[in-house]
Amino acid sequence: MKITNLLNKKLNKKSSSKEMFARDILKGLLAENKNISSKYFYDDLGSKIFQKITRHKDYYPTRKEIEILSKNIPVLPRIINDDKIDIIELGPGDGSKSKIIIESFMSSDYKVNYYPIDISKKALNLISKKIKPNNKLFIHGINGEYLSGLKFIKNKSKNLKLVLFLGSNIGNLRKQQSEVFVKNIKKNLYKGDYVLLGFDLKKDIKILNKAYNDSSNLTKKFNLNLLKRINNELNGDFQINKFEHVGLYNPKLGAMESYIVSKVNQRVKIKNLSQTFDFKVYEPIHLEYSFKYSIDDIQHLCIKTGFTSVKNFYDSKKYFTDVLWRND
Ligand code: AVI
Repeated sequence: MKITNLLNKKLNKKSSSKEMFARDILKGLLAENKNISSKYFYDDLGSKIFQKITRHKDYYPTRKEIEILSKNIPVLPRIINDDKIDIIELGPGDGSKSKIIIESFMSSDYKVNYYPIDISKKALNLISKKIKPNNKLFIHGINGEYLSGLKFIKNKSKNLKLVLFLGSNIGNLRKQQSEVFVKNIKKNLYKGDYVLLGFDLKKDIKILNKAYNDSSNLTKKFNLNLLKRINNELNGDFQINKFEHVGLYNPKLGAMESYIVSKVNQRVKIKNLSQTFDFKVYEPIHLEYSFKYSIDDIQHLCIKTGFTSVKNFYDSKKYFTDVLWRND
């Protein structure tokens, strides 16, 4: 698989991302309401734990989305109705979902150019193991930010495009951010191109709470791994067992929220930040929003961002939806 590196080569990438991590942790832990961005979940161990979460029986989104893709996606090549396509995936994960989509286009005799875009080169290497090129399929990985990757592909190819942003990754953005993000996707497309977006739907709160508090404590491990990451990369002395994972649904926001809560009054030192941080007993650190959408919320986003809704695909329980929008 060909890989293009769009990350700024002049900067030493490792050190610059490490500096950004340090800056963000300092800012987040000094804030009145302590917080750490969920984008920092995904170091090597965090990504491995996340893969396990996606296969856990309590975490339904991945299973439901795979059901949707397996059952419904064969109609996609007919709706799009062309004979070649650029499939661009923002954050391809382990490639199992893209594989279903690519295969359905190939079996409808399309010539497919598949462009997975990821900030992590490791993620792209994973894809190259899972999806192999052939005479109908060309694969070109883009190592970089989603929007600069999209821009690069727009300038390179005039083929019809289908952008995949699956797995309810959009749910980890606040509503305002998601609107800006989708508008930016649109800016990097031509008229007539498509997006397929995965949204987790609003549902019984018990099901949501179970998915983010799984019975094997994987989500707990996933969240607390952030403290381990700070210990490893920034020389911190967090005692992990003195913190607790809390995942709960906020009905007013329509989002699952996750927190790490201090079990005791304690002081933590982070050497590389030359700073100590005091935690009161029961004090939370906010980590993640995972917004759940109603069909109306999705339609509203579609209208706000200027796309035309083509079709919504659902699983049998209507837990999740993948929506197809066109850039008219
Ligand atoms: C990556 N993202 C869509 C997941 C979610 O459901 O919000 C991350 C996750 N957090 C806890 N479990 C899974």
